[in-house]
Amino acid sequence: MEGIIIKGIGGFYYVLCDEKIYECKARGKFRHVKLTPMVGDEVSFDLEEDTGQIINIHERKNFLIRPPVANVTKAFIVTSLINPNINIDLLNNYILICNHYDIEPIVCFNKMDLIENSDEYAFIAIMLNKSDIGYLFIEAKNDHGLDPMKNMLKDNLSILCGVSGTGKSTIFNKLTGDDFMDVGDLSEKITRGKNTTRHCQLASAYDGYIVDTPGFSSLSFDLSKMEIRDAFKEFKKYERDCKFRQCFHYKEPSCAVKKAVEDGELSKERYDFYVNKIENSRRK
Ligand SMILES: Nc1nc2c(ncn2[C@@H]2O[C@H](COP(=O)(O)OP(=O)(O)OP(=O)(O)O)[C@@H](O)[C@H]2O)c(=O)[nH]1
Ligand SMILES: [Mg+2]
Ligand SMILES: [Zn+2]
Repeated sequence: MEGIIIKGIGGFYYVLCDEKIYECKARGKFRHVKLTPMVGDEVSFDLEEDTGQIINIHERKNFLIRPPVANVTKAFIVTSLINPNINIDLLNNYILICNHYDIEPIVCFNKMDLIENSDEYAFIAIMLNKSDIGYLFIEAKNDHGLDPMKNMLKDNLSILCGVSGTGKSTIFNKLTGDDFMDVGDLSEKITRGKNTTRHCQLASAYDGYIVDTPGFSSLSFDLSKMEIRDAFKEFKKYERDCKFRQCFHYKEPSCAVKKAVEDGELSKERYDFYVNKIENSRRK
């Protein structure tokens, strides 16, 4: 039988197949090759009485380590503009990771009820427009703006990611109709000093799957200069006009990407972030 792992707890994996959930164990052979089944894995399993045996893990499209999820196709990067304040560097880091893993990023500006003036986000919207990155404005708490998100779930495995306290679990609960993830009070969370969301579990919603994840206030990852460059997808359509075929759009002369930034076609903010990443990349 074929299914998808929606949850893993204490060596048991819960596999969804034809709207039923089967409790499965992993075959010993996976341990020998240091392969651990993950949430999001598409698997073949045999059923023996009540418990199943996972016999094959299909090749992963990608996988994230924190949170551990495989085959992610879309990421809703949930951010508020205030409470907590937006951190554009962190937002760009999330976008970078998504593009690196070939996950489509969609920026969700939540808590729009707290915003009175479009000046507060206009410059970020311009940055995203120039970079071909999709975004939505929502008020999860008041059920506003969630319909476009629902339509985007179909046939995707989506994750909700972003800084702690931005409303990921609130959105998750609205989309899934479940409330097995805790929604925490921001002030309470600060005093306890930890994230509310600890589990990692796939839920079905609107013909797709969605995962809530705990918020991180920083992201540590180490990409090579080439990986960084290739994760700036908005550069692609200019690259062929660069003088050098392997141009890094950095100190090279006759660079079409730098020209597009000067002309205001590409975002200066994103480009500055890019240069900073390239200069600080410790890998070749
Ligand atoms: N004003 C306002 N508050 C919201 C909105 N959506 C969520 N919140 C509040 O924001 C706080 C944090 O929400 P959560 O959903 O727990 O945030 P989270 O992103 O899951 O946080 P972590 O799990 O710690 O990463 C809660 O008090 C929510 O009620 C919104 O649209 N407007
Ligand atoms: Mg949460
Ligand atoms: Zn160039």
